[in-house]
Amino acid sequence: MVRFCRRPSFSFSLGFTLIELLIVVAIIAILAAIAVPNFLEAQVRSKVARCKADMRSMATGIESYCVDNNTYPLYGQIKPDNTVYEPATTVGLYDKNEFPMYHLTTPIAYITSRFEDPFATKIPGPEPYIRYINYINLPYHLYTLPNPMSEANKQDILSKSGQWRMIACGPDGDRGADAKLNIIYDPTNGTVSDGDIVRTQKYSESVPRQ
Ligand SMILES: [Ca+2]
Ligand SMILES: [Ca+2]
Repeated sequence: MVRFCRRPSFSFSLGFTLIELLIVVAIIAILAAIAVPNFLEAQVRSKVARCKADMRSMATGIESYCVDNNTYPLYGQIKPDNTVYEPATTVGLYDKNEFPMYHLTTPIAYITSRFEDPFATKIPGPEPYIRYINYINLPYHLYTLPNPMSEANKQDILSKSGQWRMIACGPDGDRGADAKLNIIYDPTNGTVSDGDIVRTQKYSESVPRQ
């Protein structure tokens, strides 16, 4: 009688060794280190794209308003005590508190809504910061309101920018001072840029120093 002895020549182990686990954890950590910054960059890129598209829509709306009304729309303002003026009654500090007026949406909808600045992080407070994309009517800002700027500066701004200007924060969530220091958003800076997103009647992507 022949007897077969069924002895396995090798065995399988269904568990992981500590080394294997550490390798897997390390790989996941490396992948996360690559993916997270890319994800943040993608978020910034999509917000910038949305902001520029909204500014484009606003520019079209503003020009259409001018065709119908023979003047560019004025702009509103929120004061440090949170009172809102439409139109603005003073020249605001750092362009943080000026916004398009409701005339752009009613009674005729030149734009569907007053677009929010996708990067604005501050809320109204001691230093008010309205969430709409900043918009000013430059002749009103420079000449109708008391504005201490020199005549040469005013003329320079009008000749470079045209009749209106919009500013959005960019990734640092802060706007106005950046644009005035000529810090304009540059896509190559991605998530770390201080730069503002600026559109004027004459420049759709950036603006010379003002
Ligand atoms: Ca800044
Ligand atoms: Ca900025």
